[in-house]
Amino acid sequence: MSSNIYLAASIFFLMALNTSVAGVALGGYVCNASGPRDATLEELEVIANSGSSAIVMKSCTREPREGNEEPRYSRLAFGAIQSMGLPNLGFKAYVGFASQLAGRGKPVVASVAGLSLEDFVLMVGAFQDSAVDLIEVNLSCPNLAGKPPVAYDFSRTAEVLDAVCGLGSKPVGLKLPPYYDFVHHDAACGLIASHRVGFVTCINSIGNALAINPETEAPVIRPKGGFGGLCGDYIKPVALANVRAFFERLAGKVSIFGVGGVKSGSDAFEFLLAGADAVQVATAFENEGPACFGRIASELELILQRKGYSSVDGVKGRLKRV
Ligand code: RRO
Repeated sequence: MSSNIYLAASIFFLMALNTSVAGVALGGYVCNASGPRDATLEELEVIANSGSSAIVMKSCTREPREGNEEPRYSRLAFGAIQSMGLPNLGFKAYVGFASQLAGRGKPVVASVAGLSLEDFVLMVGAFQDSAVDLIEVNLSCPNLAGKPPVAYDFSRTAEVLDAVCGLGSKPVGLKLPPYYDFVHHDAACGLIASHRVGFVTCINSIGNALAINPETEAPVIRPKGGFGGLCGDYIKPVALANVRAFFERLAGKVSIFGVGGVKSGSDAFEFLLAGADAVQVATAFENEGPACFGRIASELELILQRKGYSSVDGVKGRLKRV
């Protein structure tokens, strides 16, 4: 292929992955997820310089936190189990990082995990006045003993939405836990449709899994007696189901980040068929480092090319019937 044709083909396929979330343009379909390797400025700089199409920051709290006791992360055959317990530098650090990361050609996404309603209001308000482009409200951390995920309680979810959705003009989204029944998808979508929610992120890890090492006869992580969030390949079908359930109820009104077991272009393509506007990568980033973003995006481009699709928009949500 001559260099001009190669350049044209490259530009064509790079543009094929352009997308947007809640009206904010992303130059690619694949970005990092709030979670691994995104708590410090050094780590966020690595993401800024990678193929990730956005810079998603670690979920933050009002005050800095060390997180749960170690061991709190363990790789498994098909993913990982973790109970990190929200180790982060406190929201003021991330408001500052946003100014330093803005203007790098990709959106900056804050993730807030309040330990109370007041915390959510304080932090969403602060990020509304910051340089971030999107604000993800994490209602689904499974790893805080005595604090079940807010999103499993629809009246508490309504309280948070009432309090945070009108605080400014930047799009606010919800990071949601896996739901397992259409009744719960209906309830969540009813609340989302009646508030100014720009996007949902489906799904957080599957909470309170247990992995046991038969040699040590003990759980593989220490916090909460070994109960922790299940990640990676194990959770992809549940994540796809949740993306699809939210797409069926909210398409055209609310954007969707798909997350859960994306480690190849084929995985990303499945999320695209289910209706995700973009995918986030957590466990593969933890395992492989920042090269995963460009690799997954290139693999997705090749799949689109082979199937004759010129953009993600031509495929989004077009899951066929059997
Ligand atoms: O830090 C964590 O333990 C954690 C968070 Br905030 C989350 O949202 N999901 C998860 O699996 N772990």
